[in-house]
Amino acid sequence: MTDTTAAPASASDLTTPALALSIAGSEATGGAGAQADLRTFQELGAFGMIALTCIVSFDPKNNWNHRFVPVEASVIADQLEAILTDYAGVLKTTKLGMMGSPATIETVATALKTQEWENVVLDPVLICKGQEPGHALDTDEALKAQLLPLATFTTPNHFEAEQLSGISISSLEDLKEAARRIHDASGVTVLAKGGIRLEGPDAVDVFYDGTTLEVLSSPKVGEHAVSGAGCSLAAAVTAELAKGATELDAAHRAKEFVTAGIRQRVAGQTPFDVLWQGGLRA
Ligand code: PXL
Repeated sequence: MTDTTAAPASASDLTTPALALSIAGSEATGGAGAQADLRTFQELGAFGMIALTCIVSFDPKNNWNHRFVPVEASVIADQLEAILTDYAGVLKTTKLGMMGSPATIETVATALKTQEWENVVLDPVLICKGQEPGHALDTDEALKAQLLPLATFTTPNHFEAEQLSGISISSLEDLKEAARRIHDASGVTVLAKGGIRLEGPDAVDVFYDGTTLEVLSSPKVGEHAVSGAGCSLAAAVTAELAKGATELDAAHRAKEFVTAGIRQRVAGQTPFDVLWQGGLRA
């Protein structure tokens, strides 16, 4: 007789993959949010977990507008309790995506403070592709006050970098200044994304950690923003950090991952294409 009972292996028996938690929303069509994060983690060899903050369902009858439902605060707290207890002492890296409300931010901040983290990558999601700026500004202040101080790394896009730095950005020099200001005010490493918003043939991002200021540049792929690029960039940084990369190496690898994913983008009926995380395999 063979013994089919699988005793749980003790941690010392196993080689544990890099662990990465994403605290993010679901975007049902799979382009952005938790779905993009999990695919990115998997693609880059990290074991991914999700604590879901909200559910976004685009409305095809209303110009693909966002229908947004928050997950109840107690349910967010339950998910985080399960995850942080299960991997107590070994889970050191997390990514924060769409929060959607000050109440969610409060719940997430409280849970994050219950343990030590090596990497907290904050994607300061204020608006999504296709949304009007201003839609989600009520979470702006809570995000700055409660999550930015817990972060170690942040990945603002053009609009978010303007919001966080307080300056308007129309050139690479502006983007550098915004990255410096965000870092100086928060102590956080910044990867500020110019994307397609800055003129010129290249998509430029600015990395600044207080010492090193580096411009990451790659030729623009098309002229339209692609959904899931921001989520995937931050998730790729998170996976690389979880695997032990330096912040600058993580930023470079994430940029490469996203550029390849944009080249291999997926088109559906929405007015924007979405990034495919398998791009580097092509
Ligand atoms: O791309 C930002 C984003 C993040 N998270 C969720 C989203 C979106 C944009 O649609 O729906 C859940």
